[in-house]
Amino acid sequence: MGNFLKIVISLALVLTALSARAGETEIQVLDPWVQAAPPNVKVLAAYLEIKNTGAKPQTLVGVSSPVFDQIGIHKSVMHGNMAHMEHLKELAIPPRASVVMKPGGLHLMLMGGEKPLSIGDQVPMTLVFKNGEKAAIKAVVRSGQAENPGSPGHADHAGHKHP
Ligand SMILES: [Cu+2]
Repeated sequence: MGNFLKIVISLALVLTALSARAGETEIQVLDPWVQAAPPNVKVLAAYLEIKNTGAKPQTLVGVSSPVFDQIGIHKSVMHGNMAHMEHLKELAIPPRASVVMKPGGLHLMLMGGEKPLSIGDQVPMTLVFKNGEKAAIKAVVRSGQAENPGSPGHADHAGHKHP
């Protein structure tokens, strides 16, 4: 991950009304999307919302995709001015609650992509939960504003930094 940590991309959240359902379970995956990046960027970030409509807690334990070698569950945190990522082994979704992944916080890190993605492409992914449930989704590649991380004017966007 050393090299990945040196690459800092600023992300801007773009919301659309697009959403996808995970099926007739108590787990819904809403609005999955992948942050578009220049073709030389080897690691992409994906965002989505996981909604637990049931009375029991649910736990996301893994994510896979046929077009990426590996997908990690990550959390961006700021230590002073330094953006730092934590790798989460699993992610709990409390009963009747949602966990939202968005730029600057929780995200899925897509590593080892087969080919560069273009805006509008759909990335198939499978989310696996501790209870054995799986949610097959398609995350749409969307553009985001690329900001210059060195620009002082963007200092208050520090929460968007992503390795
Ligand atoms: Cu990450």
